[in-house]
Amino acid sequence: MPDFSDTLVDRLVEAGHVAVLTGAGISAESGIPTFRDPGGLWEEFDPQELANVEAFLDNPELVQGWYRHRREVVEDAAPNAGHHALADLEAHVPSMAVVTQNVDDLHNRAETSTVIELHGNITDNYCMDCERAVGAAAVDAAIQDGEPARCPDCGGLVRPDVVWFGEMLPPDAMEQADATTEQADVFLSVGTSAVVYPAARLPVAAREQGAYVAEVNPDTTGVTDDIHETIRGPAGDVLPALVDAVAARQRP
Ligand code: BV8
Repeated sequence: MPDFSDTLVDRLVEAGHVAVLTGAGISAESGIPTFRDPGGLWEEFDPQELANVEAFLDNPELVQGWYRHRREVVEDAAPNAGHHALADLEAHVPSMAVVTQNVDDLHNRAETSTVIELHGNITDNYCMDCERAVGAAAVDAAIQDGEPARCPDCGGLVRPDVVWFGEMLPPDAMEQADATTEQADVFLSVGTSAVVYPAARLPVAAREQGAYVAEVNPDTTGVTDDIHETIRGPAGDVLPALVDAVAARQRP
């Protein structure tokens, strides 16, 4: 039985609004490699080498190929008990929002109603020049022919709809993330090492405005020393148990 405090359950039962920040760790149990863990994405590839616009312009086929590979892994994956538990938690609190750094679409596929995608979504692609959306099939077909995928309208290079290092986050997503953090009575930080900014500043911003902040992670993170509670364990075990505890407390 994961060891979370009665205080956390109490605060969730009393909460008017709950905000949840997620990272690659919540999708690990869906078979999607995280970034920093052993065997993670960054072990094979240096992020500076692939997840930035300079690398893309230097070698579009390499970067387009890498994202197609990751998109296929995502398409073959399914939301796990952690994703589903967050979708279930929505039914037990007046309002809630999930702020995710993940580009894997799994919170949407778990039918979580309010998902704020800070770093984009790997299932979408667009033309860097005219910004029209381009279907994944067209990208795959081009890569198949060993050509970089180009826009059928203007011939511009097609890129995944994700935020690369050195790029600004979508302003509306950042505004929504700040607003939901500002309103939160409880803030959960799940499966993130909390080292990539500006996402990593949200747990501390939540604590500073008075929220009770807890993290779910088998390991220490960049915010472990700055928050109220750390629950050591995999999200797929901890979150269902936490939602069950809230539901039990709410039952007459
Ligand atoms: C920007 C999309 C304006 C693409 C990603 C302030 C200080 C220092 C640096 C900066 C700063 N401000 C800006 C920067 C630069 C940079 C940054 O933060 N660098 C870091 C490395 C220091 N930030 C940016 O460039 C951002 N843009 O700020 O623009 C600007 C520009 C230039 C200069 C100033 C300002 C853009 C950042 C977004 C980049 N795009 N992804 C893609 O996916 O390909 S980031 C990507 O990496 C993810 O989205 C995520 O954000 C991050 C990975 O972190 P996690 O998701 O937490 O994953 P990780 O593997 O690290 O950890 C997994 C955790 O899960 C672990 O703790 C593990 O223990 C745990 N775990 C494992 N299994 C489980 C589990 N937990 C629970 N259950 C389990 N089963």
